[in-house]
Amino acid sequence: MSEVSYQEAEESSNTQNFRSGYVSIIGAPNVGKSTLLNTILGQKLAIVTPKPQTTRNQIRGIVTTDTHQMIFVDTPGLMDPKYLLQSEMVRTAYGAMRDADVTLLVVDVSRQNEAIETKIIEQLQKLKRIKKILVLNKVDLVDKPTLLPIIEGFHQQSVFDEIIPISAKTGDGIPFLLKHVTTFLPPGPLYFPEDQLSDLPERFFISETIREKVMLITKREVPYACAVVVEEFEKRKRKNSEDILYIRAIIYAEKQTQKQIIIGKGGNIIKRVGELARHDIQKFLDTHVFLELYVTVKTNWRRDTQKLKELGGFLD
Ligand SMILES: Nc1nc2c(ncn2[C@@H]2O[C@H](COP(=O)(O)OP(=O)(O)OP(=O)(O)O)[C@@H](O)[C@H]2O)c(=O)[nH]1
Ligand SMILES: [Mg+2]
Repeated sequence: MSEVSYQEAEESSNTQNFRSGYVSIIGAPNVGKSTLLNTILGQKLAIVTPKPQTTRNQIRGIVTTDTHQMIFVDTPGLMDPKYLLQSEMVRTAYGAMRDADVTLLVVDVSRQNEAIETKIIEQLQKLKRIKKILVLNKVDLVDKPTLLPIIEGFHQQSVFDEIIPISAKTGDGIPFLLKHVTTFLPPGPLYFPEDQLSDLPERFFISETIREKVMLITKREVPYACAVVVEEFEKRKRKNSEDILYIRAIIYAEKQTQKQIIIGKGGNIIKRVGELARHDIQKFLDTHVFLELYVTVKTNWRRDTQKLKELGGFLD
């Protein structure tokens, strides 16, 4: 990524008028938080699937202009946790919400999650110093008569500084949303070099891409029971002296039966996961990729503190 050091970048900013800050993206599962992050950045940083509970960590994406820097923080969907991984997902999401300068509460207007959203709003109300924007997403799925009472209902709660309807998928309303976010940013420094898109390592994006493909292809409990760890990640030379990135990753399942499903008949599922993931990783890193995938069982990893730590930094 960037070679500009933090010091140089900070000096190059006009600290007088410059505005910057953290903008958390929170909400119930599946409302389109990660899609919103990707659309804002114009690049796919966060994985997206039609299944809830896709995102498990904070994913930071940085937008820098001459006048401001916004660090967007995508978070796991908020829910009532049933096991340790889910508790950690909720903890990390609320952590991002509390640490932000501006919070975007994303609601799916085609399918509201009232119980969860009421809880989130209760928490948000306690955070007086944070600017709050209600983002009504998926407006492409509803007509105006459906939208107006939703806006009115939230308006009457007087919690939000702005209520903005958007479609994260089509991009509708995003420039308007960004304009409001910038006006809510406090004066501040350049936290990251101006050409930096994220602070997460390439390794993370690789493992997430593989997990996305497993989540997309498999069904029932399997998508939720899998985790991916990149074990090896190395630039090598091909015989024809072209560069190739060699990646060895392990997909963890909780049970032998899940492992068999992920491998598939004659290896057809794991092969498909590999093809799709390799395609996306090559595009993301702009290099040839050789991807070697293994599937292994780690019993009950979602319910065990030590195992959760080993499988990709769910705990900080
Ligand atoms: N029609 C429509 N679909 C959308 C929109 N935004 C997101 N989606 C879809 O909604 C589904 C969930 O999107 P995500 O971005 O993964 O949602 P999320 O809130 O990050 O979900 P979790 O990470 O599970 O909490 C995907 O199938 C998206 O394509 C939108 O504006 N319109
Ligand atoms: Mg997500």
